Amino acid sequence: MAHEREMVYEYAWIMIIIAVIAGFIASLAYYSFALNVNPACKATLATPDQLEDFKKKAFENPVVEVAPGVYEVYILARQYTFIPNQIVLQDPKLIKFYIVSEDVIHGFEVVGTNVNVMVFPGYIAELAWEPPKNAQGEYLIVCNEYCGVGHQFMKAKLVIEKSGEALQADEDQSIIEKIVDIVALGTTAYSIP
Ligand SMILES: [Cu+2]
Repeated sequence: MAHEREMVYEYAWIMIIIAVIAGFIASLAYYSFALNVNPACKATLATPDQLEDFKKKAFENPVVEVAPGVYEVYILARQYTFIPNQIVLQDPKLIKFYIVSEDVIHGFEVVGTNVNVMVFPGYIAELAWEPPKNAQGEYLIVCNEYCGVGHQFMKAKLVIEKSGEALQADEDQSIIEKIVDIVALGTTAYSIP
């Protein structure tokens, strides 16, 4: 008899655990599909040819100015470096980052902003960023996904240069706009539709 009672408890616990897990999965699905709360990054599965093509771009011509101030940047992540290692942009208004990993999962984070992408091998990760008007100077890029013994050395540099005209435009900003920009540093990253 005592044995049967234990069985009842056991089934009760099994049901509770199933209910809790179902609750977690349902809340994830609700956030993802109903509220559309997803990582600010798009990842597209790429064919081997596309990946080869991408690598070539990263090595030979990683920065493309598609319109004045609008840049496309092609970055290859590999253990334990980024190619290119330094990205210099003149007066950027919109930066579209495209990142590919050659080996394992890497991260791509521009420190001090909310540019933060997870890079899966075999996929092209995409993220667009509108740097605020006060963005200027050197930004550290780090890999924030542990990728092996040399992970801590995996970094690159983003340099935002301002021409005289752009600096003048910044000075014309009202104080309110400047404060909004400072507060908003890095809050405008979004996924490329
Ligand atoms: Cu890493």
